[in-house]
Amino acid sequence: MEERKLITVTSPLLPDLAEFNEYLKDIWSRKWITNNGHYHQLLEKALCKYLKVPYVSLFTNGTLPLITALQALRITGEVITTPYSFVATTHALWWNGIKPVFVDIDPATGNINPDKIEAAITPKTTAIMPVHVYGKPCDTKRIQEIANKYGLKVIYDAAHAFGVEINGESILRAGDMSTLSFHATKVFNTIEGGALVMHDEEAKKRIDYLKNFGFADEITVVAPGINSKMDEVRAAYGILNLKQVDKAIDLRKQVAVKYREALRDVEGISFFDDMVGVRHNYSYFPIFIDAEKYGMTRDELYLRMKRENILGRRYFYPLISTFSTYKGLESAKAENLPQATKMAESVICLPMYHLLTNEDVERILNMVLK
Ligand code: T4K
Repeated sequence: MEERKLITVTSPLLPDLAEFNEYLKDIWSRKWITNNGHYHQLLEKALCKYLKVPYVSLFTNGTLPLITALQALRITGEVITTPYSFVATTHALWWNGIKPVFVDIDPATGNINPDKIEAAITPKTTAIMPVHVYGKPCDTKRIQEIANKYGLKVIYDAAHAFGVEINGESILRAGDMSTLSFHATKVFNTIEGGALVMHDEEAKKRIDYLKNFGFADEITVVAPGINSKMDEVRAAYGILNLKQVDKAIDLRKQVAVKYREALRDVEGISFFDDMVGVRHNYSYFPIFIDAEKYGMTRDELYLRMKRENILGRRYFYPLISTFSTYKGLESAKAENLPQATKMAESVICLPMYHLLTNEDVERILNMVLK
């Protein structure tokens, strides 16, 4: 039997190779290939404009900005966070010697449930680290009210939320800082890459020091920094991708519309709709399976798709709180996290990217519609 074309959960947005080559030639002639070079500066400026934020600091991936933000804000003790995310969120706490305290999610969004945060605060709590999972905005207003009441910092893991806006304002303006991932699998990518978004010049300066070993000038080290700088090649690649990201988001939206139309009335399947006033980026298309009503478990559907060369992904299963590093924590107990547990056990992300054809979408839907 002829093997059918492989459809993966995503496929990277790639710049035009000829245009990229021109940039490479320029980088070669400049002979400046990293350490806050020409393209690094251009991409930071372009991102500030695109994302409607005052300050952006580029990083070499999306994990180091999390680790660095915690350092910059001098977060210690305990941090309240969500178990329903990619492991990098919680690992960033671990790398700073901080104890994660998991709080359950709101099933309506997949994000940390603000109603559950206050009960998890102890004298050791210093911050809240929520995630805009799948790019769906957290309840930033409620979270900020709680943070203000208890004197806590808020760092958003906005790895999925590139370009997401509420009523024309960037979601990245919420909290003390937000982090982005520009990994190959993200809506906007620089192959590997990431950024920290902050609101004032002082914070930007401090972050720029921290990502460059703590150097303030040639002979002054102001803090125990790390090396997490983005190089010129990836910054140039990013500049080209930024020019086509809106088009890619538009194409993703068209796929989401088709999925929703086809799946709306299927018993046992649910999904998120767009939120009023929100500019979504369609970074993922998770569906949730109620096995009894659907007549098949999530894993059965996952395998059925896989047999047909369609690779959905169970993001985010297993829950972070079940991994060996974290499962001994009191807050990691499944009975404290019923909604997150349920979501992790029922989710499957359908393929979502700008290159999916009508035929691809039809093939995927045929699998789900049985
Ligand atoms: N916070 C959150 C909430 C995150 O989701 C992430 C990363 C981070 C922080 C940390 O950011 P980074 O340090 O990674 O910048 C992927 C990504 O590696 C990871 O960036 C992402 N989240 C996570 C949700 O997904 P995997 O292990 O699922 O990726 P992988 O290699 O299985 O790729 C998935 C599919 O994408 C492949 O089946 C095919 C396609 N693909 C992938 C790559 C790498 C391509 O077509 N081309 C490619 O080059 O983790």
